This record gives sequence, C-alpha cells and structure tokens, in this order.
Amino acid sequence: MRTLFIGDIHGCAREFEQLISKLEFQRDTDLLYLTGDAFTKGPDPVAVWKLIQDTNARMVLGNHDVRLPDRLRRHLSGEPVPVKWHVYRQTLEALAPFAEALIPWLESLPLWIDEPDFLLVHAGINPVKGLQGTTRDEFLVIRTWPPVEGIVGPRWHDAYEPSGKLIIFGHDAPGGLVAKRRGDGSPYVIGLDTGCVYGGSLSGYVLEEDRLVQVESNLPLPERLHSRQ
Ligand SMILES: [Mn+2]
Repeated sequence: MRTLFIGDIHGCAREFEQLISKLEFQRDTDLLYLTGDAFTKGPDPVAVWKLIQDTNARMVLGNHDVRLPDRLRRHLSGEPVPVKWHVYRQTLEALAPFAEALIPWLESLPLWIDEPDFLLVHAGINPVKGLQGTTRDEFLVIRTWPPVEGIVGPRWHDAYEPSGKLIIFGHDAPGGLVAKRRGDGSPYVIGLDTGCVYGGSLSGYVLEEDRLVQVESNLPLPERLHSRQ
C-alpha cells in the first residue's frame, strides 16, 4: 500500500489525471490525499470532482473550498452571488448540477488529517503553538511567520522544528515546492502547491518512496490566471 499526496488542483483536471497516471495510482491498494482548493479558478471543476470520486481521494479543507457550499446554495436559489472573479461564476455554474453530493462532501472535510506518519493541512500550522493551538484561519491561510500583511516574509515552516512530524501542505503557490529535510535526509515539511492554475505545475508526493512527481501545466497562456490568493 502506498500513500500519495497531490497539491492544490484548482480545477486543473487534465493535469490531475496525468499526475494520477504518472503516479500509477491503484485504487485498490493506494490511498490518495489532496491538500485542498481542488475546484475554483481552473477550467474543469466537474472533471476534478469525478476524479476525486473515482479515486476515493481524501482531502483537507482549503480556503476556497470553505466558501463553496454557501455560494453554491445561493447560486442555486437564484440569488446574485457576489463574485470576485468571473472564473468563480464559471465554477459555480459548472458545479451546480453536482451540488447535492458535492455540498455535503465539502462540509465534511476536516481542517487537518493526523496520521502516525504525517500531518496533512491546507496552508500550515502555528509553528509556536503546534497543531492543537492552530486556529481555523491559520489552517486555511497561514503563510508567513511571524504573521505579516501580504505574502512576503519567512514562512511558518521556517519556524517549524525538524523534530516534529512530517507536515504536508499546499496553498502557497508563491512559495513554490518545499521539501525540508533533517540531517539524516528524512523529510519534515513537504509543500505541494506549485501553481498549476497559474501555468506552473501540479505536484505529487509518494510517502513510502519519499519521491516527488510533477506534471507541467497544460493551460494555454490566455487561460492562465494572474491574481493570486
Ligand atoms: Mn488556498
């Protein structure tokens, strides 16, 4: 049995499918975990949802996932939904026919998944207070430590002790791929958001093999998004 992880997909279904194939995912024997933010922004949230169901993937809640159920309900009820980007409207329109199954699934997602060999979170943890002292907001959006306005500064994992459990996270496309190792080479922080929806790549990690696997973004330039959040 293998334990596989894939970073923030953001509607990039083609790359998700390619990465699953490159990882040689086997539904019967492999467990697949996602770092969250699977649907919004990118071109094909419906195919992402189908792949999540096909692979029986487990996922932690991302800062975009947290808004989806309410926005989907409002969209379905005909309310004008305040949308920041037109791509959000596209996401809602595409996912609306699947809302009955998708909304309860989204609302069941945990902020963290804590297993003996790893801790999976969307953005990170409070490196001083640890898992138990991390706030909901920190799980969803933390980037810098100490906290600053904006996204520039040392990362939370720069202050995370290498003696701690391996943390796997996403959310930080500007920070790129992260693989921090102890003196003996074993990893203690793996960051998998490599900005596929911005034209970067989609990243995966095989726990048992300590192996990073990537596929390049297929998005043609005009579809690549430049706003980052
Ligand atoms: Mn995020």
